[in-house]
Parts: sequence; structure tokens; C-alpha cells
Amino acid sequence: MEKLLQQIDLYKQEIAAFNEGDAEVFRIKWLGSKGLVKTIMGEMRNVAPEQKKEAGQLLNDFKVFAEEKYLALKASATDTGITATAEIDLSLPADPLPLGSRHPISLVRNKIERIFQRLGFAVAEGPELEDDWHNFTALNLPENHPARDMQDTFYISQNPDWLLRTHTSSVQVREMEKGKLPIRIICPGRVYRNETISARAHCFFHQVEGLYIAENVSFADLKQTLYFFVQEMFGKDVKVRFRPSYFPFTEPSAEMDISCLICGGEGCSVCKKTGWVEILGCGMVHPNVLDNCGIDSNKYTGFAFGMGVERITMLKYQIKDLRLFSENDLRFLNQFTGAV
Ligand code: 2NL
Repeated sequence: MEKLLQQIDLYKQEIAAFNEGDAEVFRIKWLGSKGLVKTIMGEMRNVAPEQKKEAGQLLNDFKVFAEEKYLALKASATDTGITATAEIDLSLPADPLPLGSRHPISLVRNKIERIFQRLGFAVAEGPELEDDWHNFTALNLPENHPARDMQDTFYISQNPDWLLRTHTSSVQVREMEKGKLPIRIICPGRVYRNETISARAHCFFHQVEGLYIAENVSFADLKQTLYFFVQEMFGKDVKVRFRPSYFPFTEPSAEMDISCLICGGEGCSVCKKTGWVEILGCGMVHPNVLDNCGIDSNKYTGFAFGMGVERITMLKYQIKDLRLFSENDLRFLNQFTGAV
């Protein structure tokens, strides 16, 4: 009994001195299944019967003492882990949050939208999955037109009438079919063409098409609208020229060039030494298209145009490879932080 009292005293001193260590280390040494508390409990066997009650009481107190120490160690570990307040400087600025930036295609599309909105154009949107009528037939594309070819257009295998739209003209057809005139809209959106991917071609790109239909709309309206647009987009010094062209949905049709922004018309690699770069196609809406969409082509006329957003963006920022737009390389994207 005497020896037991001494041993408990020694253990208590040791436990009281345990301040620096890990709570788990303490638990294993003292309270674990092979711990010292259990071992000393076993000493009960050697205690004389008349002293058992007293010894039991002492041992139990000792166990509670060890358990309380363990709980105290655990609590101080989960408290903060940091004891000295000077270790945290609350006046320091927080870690910066990476904010990201708009994609250059979005920046330029937004700018195009804002310019035309100032001229009274509304923005119209429609489905990317289209049917043959809205994408081709209503637009006066003959049955055997090469654009309808499987080689150029992505068809949906469940239904031969379905395809991924090849231009946003399909949205304009849907607007015309609603029958509310006049119409003054631009249609931005993603379009799909089956191309071999390279620096100059991809299987999708972004387009903005425009349509204005009312009474007495003329080619002069078309020219002045597009001239205003490029001046807002590229600066007041830009010059334009129109070259005759062909589209099945417009007659007459034209391609519009702007004076080269890189060399100012002197001739360089961007304009292939011509001083001009093509930026969009346009024309007067073909009467067949108006009739197909239920608009009286004897009463109404209109103009339409279409441009590739990638092309405008590449010209504006001198980007040489179309693939940069869809690779999501942050070294490229982080360069477009400001507004255009
Ligand atoms: C281009 C040329 C063009 C149109 C698109 C159009 C739409 C309707 C009726 C008539 Cl609903 N025309 N759109 C007209 C001429 C050219 O796009 O090079 N696009 C990237």
C-alpha cells in the first residue's frame, strides 16, 4: 500500500509536468489499453483486503486526474494552435482573389451590339440547332447548293432535317416570320461549319448578322449604317470600299473592305499589300427571302449583313492564330482586362 501511494505521487508529478507534448502521445502513454493508468490499476491485486476500499478510491482519483489532464491538453490544441497574438497581423491586406476577365470575343461582340443599339437595332437570339427551312430553304439556297453539303454542314443523325446552324440568318428568318414590321435587329451567336481546324479555320465561329426591313430602305442606308459602324469600331480615320459579290439571300450583294489598320493603306502582310482588308458581307435582302417569310416584297425592302466576330477581333488586336480563342490559355486571355 505504501509503495502504491508513492508510485501514484510520482506519476502525478510527471503528469502535472507534461505541458509541451501532443495530447495523443499523452493518451497512449497514460490512458491507452496498455497505458500506465491501466497497469497501476492492476496493483489492486497486491493490496491487502482491509485496504482495498481506500486503495480503490486513490486509484480512481488518479485516473480522473489523468483524464482531466488529457482533456485540457486536447482543448488547448484545438483552441487556435497559435498562442502569441503578435503572430497575426490583422492590418495586412487579404490574399488577392483572381478576378478573371472577359473573353476577347465577348468584348468585341458587346462592342458591336452597343454600336448598333445606338442606331436603334435590337438584339435577337435563336437556337443553335436548326431545321433545314430556317437555315437554308427560306434563305433562297437552292436544293443543290454546296453549303448544304454534308462536307460543310454538321447534320444531326437522328433527323436529316436538323443541323447546327451555319449562320445566324436563321434567327432573322424567325423574326421575319413573326410578321411585325419594321424590323431592325442584329443577331449575334455561335455558328458551325465543318472545316479542318487550322490557324484560319475552326469548326465553329461567332457571327453578328444584321437586318433592317421597312418601306423604302435603300442601298444608301446600308452603306451609311456600315460606315458608321466601322468608324465607331476602328476610329474616324477608317476608309471603306464596297466590292460586288454574290450571296443567294441578297441581291445585289457586296463585300465591304476597310483601309488596313496596320499600314494605313500603304500595303503590308495583313492586307497582303493591297491596303484593304475585307470585314463583312452585305446586300439588299432578296425578294424571294421576303416572300418566303411572309413579307410583301412589293411593299418592303431591306438590307442585311453578316460579319465574323473572330475576324474583327483578330484585326483589332492583331491576333494571328484563330486557335488562341478556344485554347483557354490564361497568358492569352489575361491580356484583355480593360474594356474596348
Ligand atoms: C458573311 C456574309 C451575310 C447576310 C449575311 C442575310 C440574312 C437574311 C437575309 C439576307 Cl435573313 N441576308 N444575311 C447577307 C449578306 C451577307 O454574311 O461573310 N458572313 C460572315
